[in-house]
Amino acid sequence: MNINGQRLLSNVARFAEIGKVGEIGVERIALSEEDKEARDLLKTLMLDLGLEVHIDQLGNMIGIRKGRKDLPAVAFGSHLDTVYAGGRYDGALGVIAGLELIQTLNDQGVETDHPLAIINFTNEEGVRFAPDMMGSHVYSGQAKLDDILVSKAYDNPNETVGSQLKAIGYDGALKPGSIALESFFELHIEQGPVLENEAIDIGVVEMVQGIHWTRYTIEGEANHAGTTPNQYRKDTGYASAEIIKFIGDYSRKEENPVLTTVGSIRYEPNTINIIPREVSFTVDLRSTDKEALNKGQIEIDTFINKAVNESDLAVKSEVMVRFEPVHFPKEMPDLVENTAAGLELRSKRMPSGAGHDAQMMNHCCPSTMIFVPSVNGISHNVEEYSKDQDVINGANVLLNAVLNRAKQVS
Ligand code: HGY
Ligand code: MN
Ligand code: MN
Repeated sequence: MNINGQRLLSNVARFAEIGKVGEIGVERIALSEEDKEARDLLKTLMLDLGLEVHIDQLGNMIGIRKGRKDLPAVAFGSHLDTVYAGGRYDGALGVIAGLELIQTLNDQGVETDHPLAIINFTNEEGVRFAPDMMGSHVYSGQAKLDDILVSKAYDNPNETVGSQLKAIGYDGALKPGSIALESFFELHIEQGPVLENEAIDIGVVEMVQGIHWTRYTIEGEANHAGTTPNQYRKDTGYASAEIIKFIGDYSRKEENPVLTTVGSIRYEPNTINIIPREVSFTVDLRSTDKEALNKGQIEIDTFINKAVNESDLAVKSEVMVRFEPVHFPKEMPDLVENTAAGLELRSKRMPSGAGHDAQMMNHCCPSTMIFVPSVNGISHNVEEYSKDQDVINGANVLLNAVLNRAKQVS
């Protein structure tokens, strides 16, 4: 069975108008006005499809298509929020392809044994509130709702997840995770160069890397840039430069399976003629190997503490995320691989470098992912792009894998 490709592509374009940046970019930060607008459109389309729409207490949106039997739902979806200056496919493709899947079944009068559930998870990106994959993290029972509702915006401690959910009207009533799921599929762009470089149509995702996020604040002393000789300085700018170089070198040591990124940094008071009083920066570590990830964290923390002590400075660290690598159960990638073969699509088994809701959902039901190629491997960038045929291929694999799992009955 095939989806309606043109309808899928026109919905991708329709959602991309919400938070549009430049020609093809999108910026829809979690719990912002743009996120609300996209959620409102999704809700309308879910209702138009005859789905039972549920909003849970963390704003996760779940649309249920009844099955013939009272069984746990076969679920699929992703996230509508984006990073700053992001793209139109990251997350949105999984949700919009879910709508197309259901529209196709409605058009062809197909029923399934299991109910189907399409899900939009709250704050997958984690660029305004930690942690990332927030909605699926709570849905799968790995974090307490109350702890997450008080998570503060990085740039405005007066804004919490709870207050912003209320502000956009998505503080639902349903307890997160109360809809039982049989399995979860996430269609997503690869966000890397592998599939395009090897001319592969579909990535069969077997596992997702572990993620560590930490924010360090190095504390020193503001002083005059012109009157303070070096031996009198408590120079957080100089110390943090040494630390950030170590973190980058750590990942570039031969054979090191840990990727390190310092993606955000803030100087205070950030002024040309004042030695910075404090510097705060974030460190993102990724690895498919749990031991390597933990070892990297220890080596970086040890270096930071040593550098700070030697310069008579102080350091505070805030653990934002500690997610272990996740391996999907064999039967799920096997199903995706067989479905791709049945559609005569070339596929390749691979890990995911990026974090995803599926890595959280795997804690509550058998999950997996379907990747489609990213042009030039670009993502988290307004130039993010995937070819139409690749997008359509991915949606067809999603449709047929879900049908197989949900047992098509007519
Ligand atoms: O950080 C990640 O890997 C994902 O994009 N949230
Ligand atoms: Mn994503
Ligand atoms: Mn992303």
